[in-house]
Amino acid sequence: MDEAAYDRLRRRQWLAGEARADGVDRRTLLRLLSAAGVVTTPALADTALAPSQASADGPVAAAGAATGPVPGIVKPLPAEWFVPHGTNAEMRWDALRDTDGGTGIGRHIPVERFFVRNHTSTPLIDPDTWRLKLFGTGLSGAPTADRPVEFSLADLRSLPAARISALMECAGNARSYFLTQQHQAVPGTPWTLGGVGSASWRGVRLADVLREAGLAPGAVDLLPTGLDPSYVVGGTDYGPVRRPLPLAKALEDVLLAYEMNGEPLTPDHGAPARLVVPGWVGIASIKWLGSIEVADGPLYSPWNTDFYRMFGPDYPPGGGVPLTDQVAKSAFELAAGAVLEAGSTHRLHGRSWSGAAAVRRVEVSSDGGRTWRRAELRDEPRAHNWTRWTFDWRPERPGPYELRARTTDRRGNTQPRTAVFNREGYLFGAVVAHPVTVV
Ligand SMILES: Nc1nc2c(c(=O)[nH]1)N[C@H]1C(S)=C(S)[C@@H](COP(=O)(O)O)O[C@H]1N2
Ligand SMILES: [Mo]
Repeated sequence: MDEAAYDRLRRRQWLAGEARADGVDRRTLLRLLSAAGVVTTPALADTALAPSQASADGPVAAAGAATGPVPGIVKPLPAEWFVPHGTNAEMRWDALRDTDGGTGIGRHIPVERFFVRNHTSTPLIDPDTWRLKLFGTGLSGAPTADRPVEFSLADLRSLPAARISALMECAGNARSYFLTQQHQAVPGTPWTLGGVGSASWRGVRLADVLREAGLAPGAVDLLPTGLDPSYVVGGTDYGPVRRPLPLAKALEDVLLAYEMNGEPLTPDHGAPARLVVPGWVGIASIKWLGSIEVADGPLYSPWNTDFYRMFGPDYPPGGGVPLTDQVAKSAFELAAGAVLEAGSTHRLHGRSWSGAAAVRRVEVSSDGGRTWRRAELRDEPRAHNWTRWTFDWRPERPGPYELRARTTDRRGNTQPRTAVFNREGYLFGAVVAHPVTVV
């Protein structure tokens, strides 16, 4: 069965009430949520968290990094590189380029500048005692959770290594523009465009790990689970962050990564090992991977039933299918409100990307989207990554301007003028107006 057909099947099962989110059916879940007085978007309500420690004396310890601008993130978050949002840190696009417009950051974002999206807080995991545990009806012999197939980090490193260059992007990236451009209020982290980064990831193909563990012919769904503290919001404990992944995608191109940009993963980005699911919403790329259930039937968790799906007037009554591909986006490596001189030529830098395919072209407008001119592509466009571009702009008259960049990918997806509203503000892919002042 292909992935789309499988997703449709899961949706039908869900709507028929067969699907259960860990023993809680949808109606009960909605009742619990409304009783708690919160909107049904707990994944996005970054405040009111009550993180509990996953394990007191296992291989996992609390980061305890409550000193910086974002509690629970271990690495330093200098204000010139990051904007803090609740438990998350957004990358500043203007930090990718020196103020003189000189040397920029390469295609990959250095680890110390990479955005962080944590539901709770970064756990510190001992790589020597850590084990990845696989179990479930989709493995031969159907090992149970108490007697799983285990891999140490050394076991994983002894399997053939693979490397991919891929984006990591939050489904909520650019969410704030629903409000600022479309006057549609949505809850959750108000990212501008910095909930995305590109890195070189090295590890082992998930397909190889599954084969090694003994994949059974009837396997259809995986449930990768993180070792971070349980996600608790509005009085409901949703358990550890975990989101089902269809086997078809797992076998296609998913990496179980232990390195990022040539170095072992750092705590904030999932050490000792995480998934990297190319092209898909970031939530699929589970960090601090502890276990993977492999099942011969569909699997559910709140992260594919209520969070990271589309709800709203333009979506089916029960919500859209669980989110997969990211939409196309473009960003300028320039501060919002940057001041530029009239009568001289400015080389503007930016990047464009799409989850569905490589970038085909990028166009820039400085007149409110009436006329567009091609930007010059500076990278060979590749799937699952962004393409850097430049655009020479010579504004003659002083005054306020809005710059716009839009991309079209190789499947013909073009960034629209407006994004279709959804209640949680996922996948904002419309063209973003970037204000600058010419003096
Ligand atoms: N275990 C776990 N995995 C997780 C998350 C999390 O909170 N816990 N956040 C997810 C989300 S929503 C995103 S966008 C990416 C962010 O990866 P990064 O923090 O390395 O940039 O990790 C994903 N994996
Ligand atoms: Mo995310």
